[in-house]
Amino acid sequence: MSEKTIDKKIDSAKKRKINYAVLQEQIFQEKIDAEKKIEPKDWMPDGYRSHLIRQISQHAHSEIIGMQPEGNWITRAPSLRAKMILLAKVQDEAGHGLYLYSACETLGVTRDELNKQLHEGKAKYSSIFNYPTLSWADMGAIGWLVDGAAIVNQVSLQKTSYGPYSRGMIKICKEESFHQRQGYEIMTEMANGTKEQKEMAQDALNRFWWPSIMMFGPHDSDSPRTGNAMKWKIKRKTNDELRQNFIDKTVAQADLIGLKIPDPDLKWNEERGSYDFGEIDWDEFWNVVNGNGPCNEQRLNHHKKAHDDGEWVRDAVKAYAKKSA
Ligand code: BYC
Repeated sequence: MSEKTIDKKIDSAKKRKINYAVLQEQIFQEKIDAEKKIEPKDWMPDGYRSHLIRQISQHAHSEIIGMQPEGNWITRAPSLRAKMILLAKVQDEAGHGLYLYSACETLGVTRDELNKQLHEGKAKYSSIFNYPTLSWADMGAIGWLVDGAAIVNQVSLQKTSYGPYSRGMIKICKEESFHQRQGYEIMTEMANGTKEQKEMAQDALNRFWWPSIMMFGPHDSDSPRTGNAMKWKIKRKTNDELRQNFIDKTVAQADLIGLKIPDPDLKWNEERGSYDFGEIDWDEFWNVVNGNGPCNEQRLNHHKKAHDDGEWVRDAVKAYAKKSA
C-alpha cells in the first residue's frame, strides 16, 4: 500500500469520524492480506509484536541450544571428513541463531532480555533438543529428521509476514538443505554398512522419530497460537499440515535405505493421498516442553555457564567500543 493510499484512507476516516486506532489496525491487516511485508518501522499491533518476539526468540534459542547435542560428537567423529562436516554444520546453527536474534531485536527487545527469558525458563526452545545423542548414528538421525522437519517448517516461514524474519529464513533454508543431506548420507552409509552399523542406524531412527514429529507442536485443535499466527500470516501452514507434509516426504526416504519407521499404524491412505500415522504421546511432549525431559536441565545449565564464561568477551567489546568512540 503506497503512502498516498494510506493518507487518503486517513483523510476519509477523519471525515467519517472513524477511530484512528481501529483504522491503523485495518490498514495493517489489509497490508498482510495483500501479501505485503511488515517492516520494523511500520505500525503493528502490540499483539503482533509480542507474538513475533516470542516465536522468533524461541526459534533463535532452539538453534543455539541445538548446537549442544551435536557438539557432543565433534571430538568423536569417525573420520576427518565427518568431523569437518559436523563442525561446519554446528557453526551454521550458531549463525542461524544470530540472524534470528538480530531479527528479533528489530522488534525492540534486547539480546540481554532474550537471554534472561531463556535462563529464567520464561522462553521455550524446541523440545527435540532435550533428548541425548548416544551414538554416531544420532548425528545422522538429527540431520535427516530434525533438520528435515526444520526445513519443512522453515520453507513455509520464508513467506512469513515480518520482513526481517522472512529474509532470515530464506538464507537459513539454503543451509538447512546441506544439513539434511549430511544426515541422510550418514544414515545411508550406516544402513548399508555392517550388521551392527545398520542396527545403530535403526536404533537412532527409533529414538528420534517420535520426538521429531512432536517438533511441529500440538494438534491444531490444541494449538492456542495458531489462530492469530494464521490471521497475521506469521505461520503460513498449521502444525498438523506441516507434520503431515514431513511424514509423507520421509517415509519413502526410510524405505530407500532399508530402515523401518517405528510406527505400526503408519499406512498409506489412498483417499487422502497421505500417510495415516499412530497417536503421538502428548504426555511425553508436554513433559519435555515443561522442563522435565531427559536433558532439559543439562542443556540450560550448559548455556548459562557458557554465557557466564563469555562475560569477559562482552566486557572487552564494550570497553573497546567506548575507547574507539
Ligand atoms: N517445543 O500454540 P502452539 C532447528 C509450545 S531449530 C517446545 O502450536 P506456535 C535446528 C509453543 O511455543 C527448530 N515448545 O505454538 C537447530 C506454545 O507455548 P508458548 C525450531 C513447543 O508457536 C539446530 C505452546 O507449545 N524451529 O531447526 O503456534 C539443529 C503451544 O503451541 C513446541 C522453530 O522454532 C516444541 N516442539 O507453534 C537442527 C520454528 N511446539 O510459547 C535443527 C518456528 C509448541 O505459548 N516456530 N510449543 O508458551 C514455529 O514454527 C512455532 O512456534 C511452533 C509452535 C510450530 C514451534
